[in-house]
Amino acid sequence: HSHSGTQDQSVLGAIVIDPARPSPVEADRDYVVLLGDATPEDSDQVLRNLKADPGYYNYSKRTLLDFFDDAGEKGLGAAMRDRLDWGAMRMDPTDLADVSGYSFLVNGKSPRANETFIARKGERVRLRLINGSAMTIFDVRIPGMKMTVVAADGNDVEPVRVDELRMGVAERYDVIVEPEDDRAYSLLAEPIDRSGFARATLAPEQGMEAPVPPNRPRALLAMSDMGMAHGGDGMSGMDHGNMNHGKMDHGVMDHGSMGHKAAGDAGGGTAGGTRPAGWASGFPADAKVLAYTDLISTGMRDDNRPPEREIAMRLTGNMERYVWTLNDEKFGAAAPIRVRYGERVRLTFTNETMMAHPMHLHGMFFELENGAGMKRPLKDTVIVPPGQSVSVVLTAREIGAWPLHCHLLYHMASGMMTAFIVEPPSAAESEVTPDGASVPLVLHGKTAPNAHSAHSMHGEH
Ligand SMILES: [Cu+2]
Repeated sequence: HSHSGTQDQSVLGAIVIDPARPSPVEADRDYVVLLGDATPEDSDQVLRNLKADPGYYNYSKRTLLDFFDDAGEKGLGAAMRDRLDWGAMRMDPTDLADVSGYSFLVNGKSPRANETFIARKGERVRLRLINGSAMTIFDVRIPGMKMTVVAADGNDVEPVRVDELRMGVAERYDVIVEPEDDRAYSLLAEPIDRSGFARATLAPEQGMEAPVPPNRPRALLAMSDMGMAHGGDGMSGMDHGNMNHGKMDHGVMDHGSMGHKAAGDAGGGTAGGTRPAGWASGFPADAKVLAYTDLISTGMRDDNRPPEREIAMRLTGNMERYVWTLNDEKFGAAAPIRVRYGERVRLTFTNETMMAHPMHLHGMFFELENGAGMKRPLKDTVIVPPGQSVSVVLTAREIGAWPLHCHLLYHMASGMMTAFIVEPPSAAESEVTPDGASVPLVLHGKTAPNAHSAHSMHGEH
């Protein structure tokens, strides 16, 4: 897909690479399910609107009536405290998605056009789910049917049966489904702000339809999503002795009170709990939802050295000016990240904003530190939930300058991107790096990356 400016990501497709060896996963049918979002507005105009008023697309601002509903459920003190907290942070608890007015698509088709995949009773059907949207994190499910996840971001994982899964922009999951009846099933993908839905149908023949249940309630971000627990009940909790409201802003938050999880050892596990709860979860209590801790690679990682270096990457921004940054700097202003060929590094992403950011690295996979030991799953995109830290490790084996960015289009366009440069080994270094991989002697005629290459990265990847 295009990665230029704010060109909409409507010009895109899927590339499926068959494994050299027979796939461990057999399927009778194989379909690409490309989820997308489309806005009738010009994308540059969308960005101008957001710059002028970051709440421009937030049609669901909470009202006084919502407040009285909350007060009825939680008690007046709790409702008022929550309201005051949000006010002090100058944010809305409906800030789940910052652009709305989208239509949601499956393979370019609207819910009414109903993309239909033929699937008969007893068949094994592989769905290659791709979140190819510009700005939408989707919750995907097929009511009445379990999905067995067999690959994440194109890499095989041990099968895990789920009722639904949450997909950040650019994430891919392969799932196997097995219809138990010759009937139609709806495949539904709800954006996390529940502002619409994408829909397709699995059925034994074209023209069939299954019921489409109404959108489930949108969950609101809670203060606990930011690690700000309040003790006690009633108004006594309002003094906020532990919070520094003067600094509370999307761009400048009081880290001490945010309770970030520390990064663990390689394989020690920092990537979330048993389900993606907490941030706008919105799932039924009894649903099995895929969590990053469920992802266990089918293969052992071949490099299990501890990282030589930790690179801290704070996900930052100023919602009021609609500026999204990494370590408080916009793309172009920051020095690129430089690693040596063969160097083993940990990247720790710490989200200091109220939105989830799907962080994506070009050129190579990283290993998600999710507690899977030597079976750490390979991914190239990881959702970092609000107020949380997620860490990945990698051995730098792809020489060149690679984009590392949030894959929400308008976050990337407003600056949430940096260059990740893998330096070629110097002449003095061994031809073979410590991890045993050999160094390519000819780099396809390319010269070594320099400071300027950060601005002319591999756009084709
Ligand atoms: Cu982002």
